[in-house]
Amino acid sequence: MAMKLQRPLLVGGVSLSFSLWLLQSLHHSMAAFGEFGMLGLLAVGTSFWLFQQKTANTAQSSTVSSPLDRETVEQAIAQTETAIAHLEIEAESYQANAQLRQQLTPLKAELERQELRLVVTGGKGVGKTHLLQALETSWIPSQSQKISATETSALFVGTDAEETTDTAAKKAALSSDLVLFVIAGDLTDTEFKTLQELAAANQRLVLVFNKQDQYLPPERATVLEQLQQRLLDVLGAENVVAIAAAPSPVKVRQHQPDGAMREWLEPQPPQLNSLTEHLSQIVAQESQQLVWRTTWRKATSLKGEVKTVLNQVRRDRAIPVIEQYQIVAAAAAFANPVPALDLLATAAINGQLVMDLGAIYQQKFSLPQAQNAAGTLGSLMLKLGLVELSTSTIAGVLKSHVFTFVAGGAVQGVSAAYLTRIAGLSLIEYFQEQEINLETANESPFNLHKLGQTLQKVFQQNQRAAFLQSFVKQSVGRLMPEASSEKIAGSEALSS
Ligand SMILES: Nc1nc2c(ncn2[C@@H]2O[C@H](COP(=O)(O)OP(=O)(O)OP(=O)(O)O)[C@@H](O)[C@H]2O)c(=O)[nH]1
Ligand SMILES: [Mg+2]
Repeated sequence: MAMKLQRPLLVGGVSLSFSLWLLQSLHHSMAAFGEFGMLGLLAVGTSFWLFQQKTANTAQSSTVSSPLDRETVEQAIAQTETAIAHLEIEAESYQANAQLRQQLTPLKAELERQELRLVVTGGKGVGKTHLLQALETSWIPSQSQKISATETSALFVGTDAEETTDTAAKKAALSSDLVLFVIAGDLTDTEFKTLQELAAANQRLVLVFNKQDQYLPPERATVLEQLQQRLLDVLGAENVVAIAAAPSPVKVRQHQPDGAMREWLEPQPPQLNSLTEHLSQIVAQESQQLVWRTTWRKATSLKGEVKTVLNQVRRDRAIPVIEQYQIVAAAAAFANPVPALDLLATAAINGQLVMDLGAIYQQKFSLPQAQNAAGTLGSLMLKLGLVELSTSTIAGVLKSHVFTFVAGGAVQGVSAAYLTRIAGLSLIEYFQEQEINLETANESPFNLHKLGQTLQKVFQQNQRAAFLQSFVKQSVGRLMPEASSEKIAGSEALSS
């Protein structure tokens, strides 16, 4: 290990210092210790930090969705429109722009739609078609509301080729107002997950437990109760109903006066009452709400699509900016080596970096706010022990894999660049998740807690041994071009 830890670690306490000491005595090459060691160490620091955090953000427990108002839907449409407008300006030549805008146009009209769209979905052979037919012949004509009903292709059919039909079926479900999810036996894990997925996407759902005639009456009640219990948090118990869309005919035997036995199969009518009563109630009370929800889902999913493209375009612009800062930071720390813990002062994690990246992501904030965010990133890097970990790992990589002789300041130079990169990538990631700016006043542009979480995620993604090695090589190549690519190439040949 190249560097000595001259000061006690600020956070992570005894256990982290102890692990580091263990590590030092175990091996002089941290690189050989690899990513698992790093992860372990990080875990110690991280859990300590997490422990300190108040358990905020635990609100999202139930997925039973709450009512939407028209204003929320209009806002979602407006945000989508803003996103598209940004894309049209920032990526003029992107070919799908026109097509995205085309999808936006019908959304406003969709808010006024009068007809309700109902979809029947579920696994193979659960009785979707029979249910649909039964509803079409009896229930739908009895409603004053205009209702259209369709069936998706069967879900969960398994083979790779059919995966796409599975997604298509889910998509069809999401673009309808009300989903009747049919099962014909125990609720499987896959079915449960799909229901959760749909509910999480704010889809109105009724679970229809079909083929009741196959159970004995006492069993029916137990199974239904269990289902309602299991789905309480996902759908609410009232949205789980039992039916028989096409009960099997019943065999009837009759003694004839002449002593002979006559036997025949008597067809049974569908038993749909529990479902149709519930549906009638939903239609009477929720029609407007259902149409709004569908519109909201469509707007939100379109916005997601646009944001993905926009984020990619912006990232392509942001990475070179971060690289500029890395070079500046590396050069400064290389020329003027500082102890590990003061490295952050040299790393280019400053308000200007935050401002520059924020500008690419169209985020509005003041320089003091940016400086504050930069300060938070810096102090979190210290608290989580990232500075020490990075420095020692980089020292290890430099020693064992790249050079036999390490120029003074190389460790600091590369570390400063690395920390700058981690900070920059964290900011990118953080900005990507922000709402696309509407012209609204933003009270607090930085959620520092979330910024911290993003930092950890990004650090974990970027401290793999392989990544660090190539990062070190690249940075050294920049810092000391004369220290030569030959040696790097040589060490590669040796280590491979
Ligand atoms: N016993 C009983 N059988 C039923 C019931 N409902 C449907 N079936 C039978 O289940 C089988 C499948 O019914 P369908 O309505 O075609 O099922 P589906 O879900 O549309 O099937 P796919 O479209 O092929 O996935 C048929 O043989 C029906 O007669 C029911 O309530 N009770
Ligand atoms: Mg069918």
